[in-house]
Amino acid sequence: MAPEVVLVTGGTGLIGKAIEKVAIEEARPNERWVFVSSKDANLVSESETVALFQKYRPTYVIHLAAASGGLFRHLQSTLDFFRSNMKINDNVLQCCFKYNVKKCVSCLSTSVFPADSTYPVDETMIHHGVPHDSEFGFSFAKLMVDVMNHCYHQEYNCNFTSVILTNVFGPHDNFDLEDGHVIAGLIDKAYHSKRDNKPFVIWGTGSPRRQFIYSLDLARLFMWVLREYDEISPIILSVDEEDEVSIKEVAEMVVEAMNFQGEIIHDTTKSDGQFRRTVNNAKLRKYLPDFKFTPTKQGIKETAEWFIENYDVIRK
Ligand code: GFB
Repeated sequence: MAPEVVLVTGGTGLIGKAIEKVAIEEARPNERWVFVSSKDANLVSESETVALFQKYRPTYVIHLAAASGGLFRHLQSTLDFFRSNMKINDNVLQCCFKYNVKKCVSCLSTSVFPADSTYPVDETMIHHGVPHDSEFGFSFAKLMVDVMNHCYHQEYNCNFTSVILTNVFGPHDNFDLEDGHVIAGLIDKAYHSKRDNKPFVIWGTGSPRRQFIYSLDLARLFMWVLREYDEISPIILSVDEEDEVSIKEVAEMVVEAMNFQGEIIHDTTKSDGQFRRTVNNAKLRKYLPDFKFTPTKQGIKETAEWFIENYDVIRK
């Protein structure tokens, strides 16, 4: 019998690499997991997306590919992120439909929630208002994934769903200072500050709060969503509310993990972005009450060790 292909778009990034690691242990005997990147197909292009689906004929799709970055990249590229993500998501979901994919799991982000909101937010609130202007284009494009999932279900009974992610970090992150997310950026800065005997600079005031999820925990949750989660509406995959930390606290964890002992300063000319986006993971907890998340401090330690070991080859 021909194997069932699980196609993972954006498969060589932070989340894809973590899923690859977990899938090696949890794949079923009749499955073939294929992790593709922009080198295999530019998903902004309809013809390249069709060619990719034609080649692999997937049974399942985990759709991670997105035009994205950290706060500072979003501030520069909001229109580009809107247009690229709209095209990518439309091409991928249309191909999932045409090639009879049994289930597609896409990613939303906590940045999709209304900027003007009460906290914590939950899955029922994603369409209740306008996202924060720091990630406006990206967030609106992501919201349309949920709209498309419901349309495909309503019209063709497709099983396309999505997960809402908070801030993800771990090995294989993008450690580029301008484009990357905060933990990767801070690890990179701590490394260079220590090496060059310079102050360690935290951008912004350090007071914004975030819920960070370690990529390997997220990968285990993705496997569960693919196998077990049976709703079209999204589910938040996040650590608990009490695990939310400030940027200053994560910076301290990075400093400890990197054994940096020099001066620490804040550059308050840099944006803080959204102050908080606290999510309620009650829906996830109802399904998986006993799921154990890696403590953020432990995850940062493992990521810092990975960064140091792989410094010469990391994605920059
Ligand atoms: O991960 P990040 O760039 O984005 O974190 P978001 C930004 C926060 O960290 C701001 C502070 O408060 C920054 O001022 N910060 C401090 C730094 N030092 C640094 C640094 O060296 N680099 C960076 N990047 N920030 C993300 C989105 O937003 O939220 C993702 O960019 C996704 O695409 C995710 O939507 C959920 O946390 O603001």
